[in-house]
Amino acid sequence: MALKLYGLPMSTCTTRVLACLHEKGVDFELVPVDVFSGEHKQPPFLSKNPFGQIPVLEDGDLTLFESRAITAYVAEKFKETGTDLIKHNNPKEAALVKVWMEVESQNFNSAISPIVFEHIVGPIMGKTADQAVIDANLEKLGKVLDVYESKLSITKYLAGDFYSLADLHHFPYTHYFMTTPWASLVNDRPHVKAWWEDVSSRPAFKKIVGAMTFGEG
Ligand code: GSH
Repeated sequence: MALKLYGLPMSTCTTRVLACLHEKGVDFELVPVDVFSGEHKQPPFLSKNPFGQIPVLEDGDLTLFESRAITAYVAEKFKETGTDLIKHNNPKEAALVKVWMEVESQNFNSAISPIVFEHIVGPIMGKTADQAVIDANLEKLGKVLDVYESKLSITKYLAGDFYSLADLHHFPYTHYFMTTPWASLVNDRPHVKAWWEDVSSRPAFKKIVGAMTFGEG
């Protein structure tokens, strides 16, 4: 039975999982969730994710939420097919992948997501962007990207000289961020820029990027 992914192609967290499924070449069905009418806050969806958020993955009798936990599951379950995203046969490299997955989740995401929300998502929902929030997070993001610049001057990708989930997890928010007036934060750092060009030109992303027009998420 094919995996079922509940979500939307423009949602950052759904896209994170979609990219992983495409990297692994796994069959799946994308089940749209009508977040605009609040379907994700109704009991049928809350029974899949009590926090009322997309995405959710169903694999037979297993139901998962949290996009990064879902990608980790997919990468492990299908470790023999497609791109090895977790370095499953090398404990040291696997540990480094986990380190940089944490960095994305704890340092990068917390800086970049408020910028994308304030500049892109909020205005779509009729909310005026709060420039103070944007400015504070641009400063935070710049400091994180300074660390990335230094790391990426030593290794081609974040966890080492191999592409992994650590890189993949950055894709959705960076994609939207690069459409903002502050893309120079990436472009002015040569190693970060080269890394982003490499990461964003992968076939798995090219398959989903056309549907990433931000309406929600
Ligand atoms: N940490 C969660 C994950 O990575 O899956 C965040 C999930 C999340 O924020 N989902 C957004 C959502 O459902 C879409 S990207 N937003 C609607 C809402 O929170 O009501």
